[in-house]
Amino acid sequence: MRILHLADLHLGWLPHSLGPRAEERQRERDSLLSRAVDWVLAARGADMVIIAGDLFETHRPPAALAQRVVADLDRLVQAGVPVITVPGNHDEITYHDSVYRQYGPRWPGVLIRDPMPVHAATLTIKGVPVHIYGLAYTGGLTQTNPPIKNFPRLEADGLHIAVFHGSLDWDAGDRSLPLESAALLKARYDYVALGHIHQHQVHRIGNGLAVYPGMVEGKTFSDPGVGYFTVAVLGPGPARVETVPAGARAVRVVEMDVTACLELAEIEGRLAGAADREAIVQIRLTGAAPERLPLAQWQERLAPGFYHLEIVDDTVALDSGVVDAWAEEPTVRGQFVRRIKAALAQAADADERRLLQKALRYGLAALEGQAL
Ligand SMILES: [Mn+2]
Repeated sequence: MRILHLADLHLGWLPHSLGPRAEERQRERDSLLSRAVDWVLAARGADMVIIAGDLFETHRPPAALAQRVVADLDRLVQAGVPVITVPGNHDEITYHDSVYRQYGPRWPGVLIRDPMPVHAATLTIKGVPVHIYGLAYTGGLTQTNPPIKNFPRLEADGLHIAVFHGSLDWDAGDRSLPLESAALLKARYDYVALGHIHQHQVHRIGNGLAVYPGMVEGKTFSDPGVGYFTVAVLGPGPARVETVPAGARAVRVVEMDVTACLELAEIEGRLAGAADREAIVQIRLTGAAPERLPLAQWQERLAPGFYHLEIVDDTVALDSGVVDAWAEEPTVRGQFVRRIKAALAQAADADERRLLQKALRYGLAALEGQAL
């Protein structure tokens, strides 16, 4: 049995920092669920779909978006693919105007709305009974302190699957559900479908697995997404997890040490070498720079080579005025600069001077505490 396990899609999120491309990227991100449903139906990629919270960025998404999501989930249900949905903490059910209260029983498939863990449904998939458990985190009603110790579990044949949006063995301290693996162990679930943490994580709990699929389409450079769908494969034998490329847009941070570059043109050449028209890229320049970097100019010239480019300057400034001032210091740095300057004054040729200039940059960057 194959289960497409989704969580943290955060549909409706607007990527403000992308400027002119913000709305285009928002539409693209928001189409992820449609693409997932297309894949399930076309490739028969899964026998069931689980959404473990934060399907939406907020509890009150735009009506058109909510309608499209409901229509997509309906396509699965109509095709005989069961859908299980658990609200998260971004799209919290707590509020009266929460999208999940608005749709209520009209939500396609099984929508878990209970604030404390319940046995929500038993489905038959490929002739196997599948018992579904879960809860919908509800402020003031869901027990968080101390964390829930007793989770339901039927004494019945078949697969036992729990769905939670929360923090496994980690007190996030925020508005979220703490989950203890020791308590989950007692319930002997075959698979615990989790959401909340945006990285892909697979934990073994007894004979079962507890899995965070991760956010598929990234948001920001610190929340870049995993780029793939997570499919749980359950059946005879131990549970396992497969990942399937989701055609997500790459969001990545590239660190570039420019210490060896003695001229600006060399740095610009390196920046151009990182071009990728499909990717959202942040390039962090580190090390020692030969002079003040013309970031705005580079940004304008190089941006067309990327879907979106952001250049961040984390370099240590190294113009001759600064170096001369440092040479006067009664410090280790001053001693280092004095020695290099003395060597420069006696250098035999241009090659040696170049080498000493590089040594000066590497040394000063190291003394500034930058890893090289
Ligand atoms: Mn989330």
